[in-house]
Amino acid sequence: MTDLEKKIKAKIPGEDTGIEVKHAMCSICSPGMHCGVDCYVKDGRIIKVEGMESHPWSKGKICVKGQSGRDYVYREDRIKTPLKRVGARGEGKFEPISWDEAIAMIAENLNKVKAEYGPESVMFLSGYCKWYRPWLHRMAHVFGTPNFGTDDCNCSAAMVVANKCTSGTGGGADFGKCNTFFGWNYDGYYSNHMNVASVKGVKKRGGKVIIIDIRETPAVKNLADIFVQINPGTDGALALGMANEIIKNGWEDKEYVEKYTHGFAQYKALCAEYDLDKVEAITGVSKDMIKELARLYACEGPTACNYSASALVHHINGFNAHRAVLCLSALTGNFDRAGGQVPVPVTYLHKSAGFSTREAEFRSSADPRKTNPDCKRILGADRFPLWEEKFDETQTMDLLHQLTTDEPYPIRAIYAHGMNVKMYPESDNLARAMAEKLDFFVLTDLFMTYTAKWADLVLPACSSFERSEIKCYAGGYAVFTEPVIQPLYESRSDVDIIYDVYHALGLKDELMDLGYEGSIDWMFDGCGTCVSELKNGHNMPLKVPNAKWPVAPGKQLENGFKTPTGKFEFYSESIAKVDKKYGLDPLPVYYDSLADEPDPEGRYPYYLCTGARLSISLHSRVHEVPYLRQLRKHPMCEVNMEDMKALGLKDGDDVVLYSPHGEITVKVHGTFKIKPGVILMLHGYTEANVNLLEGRDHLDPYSGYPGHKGMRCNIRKEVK
Ligand SMILES: Nc1nc2c(c(=O)[nH]1)N[C@H]1C(S)=C(S)[C@@H](COP(=O)(O)OP(=O)(O)OC[C@H]3O[C@@H](n4cnc5c(=O)[nH]c(N)nc54)[C@H](O)[C@@H]3O)O[C@H]1N2
Ligand SMILES: Nc1nc2c(c(=O)[nH]1)N[C@H]1C(S)=C(S)[C@@H](COP(=O)(O)OP(=O)(O)OC[C@H]3O[C@@H](n4cnc5c(=O)[nH]c(N)nc54)[C@H](O)[C@@H]3O)O[C@H]1N2
Ligand SMILES: [Mo]
Repeated sequence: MTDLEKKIKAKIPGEDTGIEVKHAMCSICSPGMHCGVDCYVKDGRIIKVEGMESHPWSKGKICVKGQSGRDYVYREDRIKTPLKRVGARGEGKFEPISWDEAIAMIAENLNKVKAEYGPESVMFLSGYCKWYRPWLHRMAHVFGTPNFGTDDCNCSAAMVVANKCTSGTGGGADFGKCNTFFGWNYDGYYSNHMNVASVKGVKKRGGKVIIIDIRETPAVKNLADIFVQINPGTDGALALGMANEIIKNGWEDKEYVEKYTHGFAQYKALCAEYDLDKVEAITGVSKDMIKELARLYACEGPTACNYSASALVHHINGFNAHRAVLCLSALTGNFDRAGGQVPVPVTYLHKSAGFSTREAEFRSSADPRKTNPDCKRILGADRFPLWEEKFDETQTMDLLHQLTTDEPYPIRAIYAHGMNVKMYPESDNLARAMAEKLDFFVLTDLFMTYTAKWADLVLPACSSFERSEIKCYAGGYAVFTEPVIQPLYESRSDVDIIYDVYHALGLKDELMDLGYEGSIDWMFDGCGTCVSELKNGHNMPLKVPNAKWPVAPGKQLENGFKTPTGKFEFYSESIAKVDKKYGLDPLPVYYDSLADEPDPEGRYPYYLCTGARLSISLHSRVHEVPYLRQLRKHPMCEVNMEDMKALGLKDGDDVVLYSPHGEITVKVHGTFKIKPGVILMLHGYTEANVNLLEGRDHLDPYSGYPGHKGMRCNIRKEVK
């Protein structure tokens, strides 16, 4: 009897239940998780989902979103067939068509735009899903357009670019060996439940955990020895102030600084501007605490630090805030050292697993910017040159600008998978501009979303339970999944759709022509395994023979950093090279996160932080899952109790949140978890989309990232 058979026998005694338990992968949430799950399947339907105990990485754990797996798959708004628009754009009137008709319609329309305006006028876009991206990316390039964009335009990539400009690569916290852990904007319980155990491990060894957050979270409650409740958007100033204290006290690692860093004198002069009084006034962190934080970081090491893919960089000063925090690691000799920050090369789709693949080559070797001298620059290049130089995608936050101005060239068609306009500031204006300016917009999604209603053609994708994908895990693992149920209705795997479109467009490319599994084998060549072998795992990740894990630190110190000077750059030579007209500073300077939208009359006195993660949501994609919705029925903002009192509000009241850009009506909840003057609101709701309050130009000039977590707003009681 197999383990799974035993499991089901133990749980459901008796003969012939007709239920099969199958291993599967939950990919509802962040690709950093993707837990192993066991699906109970009866008559071809999933009837229950639970954590897979034998999964080498998630080890039986599952979050509340994962538990909703069955509800997610069988949501009533699943798209059932390809749908062609029959009403006006945005009206949501469609009629079913066949797959053949749909694919032919895509090829005809994309090729028409290409012929009339050039290939750059067609954009290929993806939302948060990552698994099909290498193929979508390569298809865009083979089609001839450099304009491939994803949610990376506002998720984690700002950090990648900032790292490239500073340390060359990122570096993960070495939980196993650190003595002090700075949980800077760290909230594992809500956003990264798989790494909570690592932080607990630090505590168990007697290490110290410091959490720097704007709200009290479960991480603060369960893990923090010290909780620093900082004023939102002021982390850059705190990091510079700590660096100043470290330098003043001579606590910096002088040998490391001398040998491995560049621009220390300029950095030191910048830090000197951030004395204790000034930093206390900006950050709300007391002078004594700033001194203590500096001491802990420098003198109680090795010290590792958390870098968030979103919290800091979702401020218009966030690129530099991240750099300022990162600089502490080099200043104290913790970068690329055991117990500090360990650079671990990415294996595949943002995940590090201790071996290398040819993913980057697969994605980019057909880039028309390399192959075609007449190729135009990517979307957003004019406004965000650093992004253009350091990241191989468009800065898609520029889309609304480009559509409304047609500058520097028009965008006339969008081919998208999982695109969600609610992810963008001024979402409705973006949807309207797309309706007005595009000749053709096709969207593939699982669900009939708000965005899908604006499309000319909507295609049904299937979920991770209904298809196959390749995935790597830390520890040197990979899995090639197999479906546990048939695709529902006429839905299909995104990759199959991409391949059909590729063929219908009449494209020819050696690597694409290897097919889905063939191209994975090409990318994973040399790692010691291949798709056909991974299939033997039947949805259980297998050890990759040539993987080396854990990855030892010290390589950059030995071989040089991947920066222009080969050193850790406090003063970034890459930024220094950017045309002065952009006003970018090579040092990690601090400026106010609301500076771009002055409010001299104080009409918007609240600081709005949107999208700080909660366990019950994943951007827009699970708000309509009944199991999760019942846990928070209404879109709801959180307001400090003092402000509640001053505004005459009580829990459950309807309030209007408003900014110069828009307003939404939501329920209100009073809390002590945030400071007075701060309001928290989740993003992604259709009936109350908080991104309507965000202006299209509220962007970090270095990365182009929107200030999702730092904007002005006001609140009033809704009068019915
Ligand atoms: N205000 C505010 N806005 C934010 C953020 C914030 O903190 N505050 N966070 C930003 C960040 S960090 C991110 S990453 C983005 C993410 O933003 P989005 O990309 O909008 O993320 P989702 O809503 O999860 O997913 C987009 C769509 O993908 C669909 N989808 C799911 N699985 C599949 C699949 O397998 N195939 C296809 N074709 N479609 C699928 C979903 O149904 C959904 O409609 O949001 C950003 N926007
Ligand atoms: N449940 C759930 N998990 C997710 C996601 C999700 O939507 N839902 N999204 C995934 C994605 S795409 C991403 S990018 C990651 C993001 O992962 P995280 O960065 O961990 O998540 P956040 O909650 O955005 O931010 C972390 C903490 O930073 C705090 N914070 C906000 N503003 C500031 C500030 O100005 N300074 C400081 N010091 N702290 C601040 C927030 O209160 C929060 O507790 O999460 C991933 N995991
Ligand atoms: Mo993200």
